[in-house]
Amino acid sequence: MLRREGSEDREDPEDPRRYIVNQARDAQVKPVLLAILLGTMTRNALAADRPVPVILDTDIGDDIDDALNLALILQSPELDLKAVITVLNAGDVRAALAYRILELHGRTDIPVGIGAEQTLLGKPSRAIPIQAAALPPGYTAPGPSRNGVRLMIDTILRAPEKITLVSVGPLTNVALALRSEPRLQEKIERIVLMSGVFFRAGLEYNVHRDAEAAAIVYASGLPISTVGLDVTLQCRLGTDEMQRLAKSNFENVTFLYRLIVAWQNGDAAKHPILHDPLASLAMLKPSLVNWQRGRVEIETRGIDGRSQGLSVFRKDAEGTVEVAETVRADEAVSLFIDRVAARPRSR
Ligand SMILES: [Ca+2]
Repeated sequence: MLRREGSEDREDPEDPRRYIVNQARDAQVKPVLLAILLGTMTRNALAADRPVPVILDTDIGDDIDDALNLALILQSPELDLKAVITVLNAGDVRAALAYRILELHGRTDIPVGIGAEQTLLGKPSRAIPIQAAALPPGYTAPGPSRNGVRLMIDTILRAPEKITLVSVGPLTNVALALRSEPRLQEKIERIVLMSGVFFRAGLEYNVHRDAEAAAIVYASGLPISTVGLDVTLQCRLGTDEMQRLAKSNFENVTFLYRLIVAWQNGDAAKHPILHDPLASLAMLKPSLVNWQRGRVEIETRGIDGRSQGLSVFRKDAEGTVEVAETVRADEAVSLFIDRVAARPRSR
């Protein structure tokens, strides 16, 4: 695998105070100046502690990782979830799954929207997500917005500050939103993606499923942080983490476990891989991954259709995209399970 050993642990880049102390020590700054610097850094750190406003764009219901990612975001005080938008077929079912998770975390104040039902070039699917079996009989989300792309646009435009868009499915909704509302360009802080595969050969579902949409988003010029399949594959729940979910008495956690069982479809040896949660985990703790800056190009045509959806990364210091090259997988899994296998956080 691509994991690189021994390149970390010397400094904690997330501890600004330690960083400035080391800088000051190296420069032999006098104590009084050091005190001023520490005071400034503390204020900056507090300012940075304000939760980051995010919108989640998700194909919840297919793989299990979307539901786990939604729970992780809800359980993370660093993030302030403003809306959840579903993408592609069976939007009603996806919205119901999202709403149930919001409900069990006490967050029905967060609006849910149903986004595009088909890809940009219209590759339809009528599949119903198997995880629907974990919902109470007849359960539906009360009054989801039927126009999730509109909800995405309005939420971003109305926000007093820039929004971070977390998209962990095919990029259809994001491409439609960017194409229809040019003002979004100024109002999006960053796009955070689970998307592509960059450091080994192959195709990744989210890009492959709607390659045209991915091409539009990657060419948007907006800052993008993406975790690719080659990195996310390393973050798998082990037996201990599965036991923590299975044995929990908290209703929010038992529902997640029921979703996992429905997704396993009889194969108990199948453990969730944290593809989508890693996109959020890397926001919570950027040092979990090693980023490479550059540009991403998407092959939309391919040769005989075979390379359609190929994601190609080129290193470039001026590029707008950062992609994860390596991950500290054990740490990522620990942070995830500590957040998700807990009672709903109080606000
Ligand atoms: Ca997904």
